[in-house]
Amino acid sequence: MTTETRSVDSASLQMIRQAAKAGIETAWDRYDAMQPQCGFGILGICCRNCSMGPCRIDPFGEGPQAGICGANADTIAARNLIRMIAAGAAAHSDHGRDIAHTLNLAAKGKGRDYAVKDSRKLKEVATRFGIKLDNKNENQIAVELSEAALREFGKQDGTLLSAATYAPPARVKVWEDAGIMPRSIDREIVEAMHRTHIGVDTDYKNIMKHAMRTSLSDGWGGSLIATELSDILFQGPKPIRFSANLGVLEKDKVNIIVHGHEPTLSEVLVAVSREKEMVKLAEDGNAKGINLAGMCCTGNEILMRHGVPVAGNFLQQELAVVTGAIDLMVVDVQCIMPALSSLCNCFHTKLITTSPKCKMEGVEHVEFHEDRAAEIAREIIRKAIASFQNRGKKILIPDEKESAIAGFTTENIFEILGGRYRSTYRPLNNAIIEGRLRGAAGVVGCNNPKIQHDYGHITMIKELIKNDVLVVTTGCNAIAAAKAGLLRPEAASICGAGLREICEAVGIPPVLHVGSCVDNSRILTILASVLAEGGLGKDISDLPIAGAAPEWMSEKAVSIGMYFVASGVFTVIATPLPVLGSKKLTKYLTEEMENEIGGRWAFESDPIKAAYLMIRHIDGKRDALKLRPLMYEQPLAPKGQQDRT
Ligand code: BF8
Ligand code: SF4
Repeated sequence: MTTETRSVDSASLQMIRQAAKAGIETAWDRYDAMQPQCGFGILGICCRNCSMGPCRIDPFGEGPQAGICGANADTIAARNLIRMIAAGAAAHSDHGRDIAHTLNLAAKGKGRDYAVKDSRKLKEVATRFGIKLDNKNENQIAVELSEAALREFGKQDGTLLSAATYAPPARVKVWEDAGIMPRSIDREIVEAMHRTHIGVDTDYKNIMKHAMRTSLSDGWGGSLIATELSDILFQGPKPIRFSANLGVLEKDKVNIIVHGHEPTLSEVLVAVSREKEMVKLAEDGNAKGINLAGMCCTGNEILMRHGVPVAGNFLQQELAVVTGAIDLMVVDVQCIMPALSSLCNCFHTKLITTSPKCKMEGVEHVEFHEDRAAEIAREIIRKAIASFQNRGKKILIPDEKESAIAGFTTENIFEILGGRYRSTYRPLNNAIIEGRLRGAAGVVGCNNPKIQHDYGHITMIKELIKNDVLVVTTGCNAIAAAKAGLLRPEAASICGAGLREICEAVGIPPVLHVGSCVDNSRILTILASVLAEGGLGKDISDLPIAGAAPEWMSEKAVSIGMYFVASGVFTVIATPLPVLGSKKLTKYLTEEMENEIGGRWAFESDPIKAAYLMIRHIDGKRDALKLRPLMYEQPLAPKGQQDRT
């Protein structure tokens, strides 16, 4: 890949060039240096689960076809995949656990910088968790709810409450019949590790059954708890404007980047950075103020609730530092490149880790404690102001920043579509039934240097909205869409006529930003609400919808993909799962699963072809539901691009 083809985002390209000129290495350079990547790893057929190995299967059928213990390609690939899912589910769910813990402290008066902010949602969620409201006050309810949520992680009997009460009944039945109803969150993750120890589960289909159960404990469990309880603690988002891209950095202000995933510290940082004394301190240090900007999903969390600008997505974390304008970058957990520590040493940028789970050698650690949140946030901001004094003269901030709207949720989509007094999904369902809308797609996930940065995201979304498919987005896809102007109501102008009419009538963008990656649980609950409204079948697998991750890279993305598939959603990803070394497992995931569970995976690297796989699937579901023909003539798929790959 040449420097110029690394991204479609001109701000990123400018910084990529700048890095190259200064001899600074980025993920793209390390990717090039890594070529050729290990074929066994790509195919998923290497194993180092015990010390008789490492073992690898010869994909050409000439060399070994079994590891030393006798495990074949199917077993090895399935075990590797479920371990990815276990790690992804663990990351999301541990985040959910921390939020439940914070809510518990707040309700008990031990986390003085936190309090219940959304009492309506508190009551709704508590009711779902089977808590009687009676005459209890908010804090009593919040204590009971947080304790009930925490029990979901480690309980030894029964099945996940949240899966049973949030998912459509028909879907719960599918899980029960298949024996994959998740029991408790930690248990499924532990069992995934147990089953993949040498000499336990070797049946790839049986391993995949548990892989589904583990991922469901993430989507309908840990992630859902993270989303629901964050809304209670920090307020359910409302539609809000923000700006996106490196141009949000300000030359004369103290620039602080909050990067990672958890909202707990960043929420308090947002508030503290606006305190008069802090702003005055910055001004005394010759800055024109404090400019807090997000990166990755911590960025998504605070833009959803406060409209804080976001500087970029996953592959822009190094590029932000290359501007020379970041005075301090504070990180919590997940998707934080280890490369940042040496990169920040080349600049004045101060890097600070805050989670005991995520330290970096040689990097200053300011440990976060919920009971001293504001105090710690002030300490971090003081460090940023001090770091501003060391800023060099060479600063290059790209001009690009795009305005966008975020803050859509399962609850407020009701209000936006149905009016304040009769909140309902009826208009959305009717739009699909009448053929004004073809269907909906969840397009989510990361960046990956294997794919031109943001190209997959933007190309796929444009093709979908052109074909009257409403898009909901989270994570790094949402940031890519924001930078490309797709999160503005004006983006209706590039939609099909039906979707355009809806966007114009309601004043929404055709791409709805519903949050960070744990907030993919919002997409699940939106689907459940659509079904409950009626007229579009009984199960998620009946709906004219599809999912995609056009630039995925993380293990969390695999868990997300698997819980969507296990919830009945056809899900297309660009880079194939590392399973191609097992023909049987590949066939199971991309074909046979659909008969058993109602959803399946597809691998397609061309985002246009992938979009048409989704559109064709949506059309198939429309036919099965006997919905009316589409109201407007649609742009046709380019010839030869509809073939299944
Ligand atoms: O949780 S989309 S690169 S930042 S893993 Fe990471 Fe992927 Fe971005 Fe958010 Ni999600
Ligand atoms: Fe090899 Fe089996 Fe050990 Fe894996 S578990 S390293 S395949 S002997």
